[in-house]
Amino acid sequence: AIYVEEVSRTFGEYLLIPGLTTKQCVPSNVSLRTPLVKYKVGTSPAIELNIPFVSAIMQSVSGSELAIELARNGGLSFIFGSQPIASQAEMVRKVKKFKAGFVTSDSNLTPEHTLEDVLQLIEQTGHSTIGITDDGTPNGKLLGLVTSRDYRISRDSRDKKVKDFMTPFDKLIVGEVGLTLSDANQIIWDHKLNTLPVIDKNQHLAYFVFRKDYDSHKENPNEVSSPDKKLLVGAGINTRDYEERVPALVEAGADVLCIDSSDGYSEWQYETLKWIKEKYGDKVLVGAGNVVDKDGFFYLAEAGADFIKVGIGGGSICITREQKGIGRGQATALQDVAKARDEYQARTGIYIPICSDGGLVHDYHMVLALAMGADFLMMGRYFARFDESPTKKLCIKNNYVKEYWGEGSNRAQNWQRYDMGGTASLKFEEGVDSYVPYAGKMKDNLAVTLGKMRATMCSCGAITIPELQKNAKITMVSSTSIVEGGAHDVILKDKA
Ligand code: MZP
Repeated sequence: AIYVEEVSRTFGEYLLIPGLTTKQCVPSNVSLRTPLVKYKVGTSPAIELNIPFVSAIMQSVSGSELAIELARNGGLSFIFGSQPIASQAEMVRKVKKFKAGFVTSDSNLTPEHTLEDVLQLIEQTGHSTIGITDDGTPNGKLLGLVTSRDYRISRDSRDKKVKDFMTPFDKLIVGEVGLTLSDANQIIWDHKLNTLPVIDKNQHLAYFVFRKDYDSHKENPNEVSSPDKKLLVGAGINTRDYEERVPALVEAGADVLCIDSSDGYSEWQYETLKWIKEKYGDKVLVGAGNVVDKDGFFYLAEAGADFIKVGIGGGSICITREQKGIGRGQATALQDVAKARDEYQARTGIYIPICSDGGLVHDYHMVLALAMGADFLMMGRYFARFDESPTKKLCIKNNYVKEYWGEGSNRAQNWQRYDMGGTASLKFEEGVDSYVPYAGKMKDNLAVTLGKMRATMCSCGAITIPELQKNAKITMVSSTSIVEGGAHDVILKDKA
């Protein structure tokens, strides 16, 4: 056997030592822009993210709703591959189609107009109704309607009529007469509706209230989208059915693919990458992994991977280390692979981004991962907690939680991810089925996390990710100093 002398370490064993914070180092100056796919040094990558976050390739995380919201906030989702090809392609299509716009027969409205502009236009032109569709054309899916003041709906017919208009919604609540706008907005949030029709009989006023963040027609400065303005989305693939899955996902408009496997240092991944690159060249971008050392990185780099994912066994729902005894502490794995990436760049002039996947618990772990060389971060647990994840929200012992299960759990039955090739059908669980604390809207949580990350980067004297990677001072901490890092030797008021 070969003994690797270095101890396997994880993020919780490190801290960042502040660097000189210059006057320039203020959170508003921090850019979190980062490459997603490989590029020749001196040129720019085909895809960059505005925030260094991608969501895990998991049933309990990356459906189209989360993908839309994450892309709108500057990151990217990989739609899970542990489902039939047709349904995965449909989810990709749904993200690509998302671009709401107003439709009228003769107006000059464009997706850049706001709801107020529309209301004004209604007043001026006397239109009875203006529709909003997901692609701004009359053929798109109807998302909502704005109606004029003289549009009357009688009590008897209103439910049916409104339902006819609102068929795309599976849940519909018609606001009661006299409801205020803020009441209506509350109902919208409580019921996760996009819009709520409010009928005011006295004023013969029918209007539609939109979710507060339903400003998809307004520019979001962080949004990642392609030149035709569609949101970016990725999709997971496996090493079994790629000859059918890849063409279907490409056809559906996926911008980037990723081979999803718990152990990516395999001839199966090599073959899959070769097949894709021979068939499509660089028209199809594809990441690979996961690996935890230099050997794994070099192997997948030679095979043509556009980015490489790092991490085995560190995921919050993962029991691979217990079941198979394979893996490596995430921090040590990342440091080793980052060195390989830099060596590869020095030798070839090609920069292949690496992604730290799994095991990020605290927000400062994210900065540490970037400082240790990650270009972007893949997270499952973090995103599973939000409204936009595809799982059920439940109330357990007075606490709201959301379901979160691993791809290696019996529930997901994603055996391809743990496939060791051949025809053997030995299947054992490598993941658990769990709950995570419910955390509300993605947007609000991202604001807090990114705010903290920017502040930490300023303390390190870095306002870009490359600066952080170059200049961060990282120290290991003893187990006693970890205790010192939390509140200690005081009686916390809520426990007293
Ligand atoms: P985390 O963000 O919840 O800590 O980890 C998410 C990552 O765990 C995923 O991106 C994937 O690499 C990994 N994962 C997913 N399912 C399993 C499993 O069932 C798993 N073992 O380890």
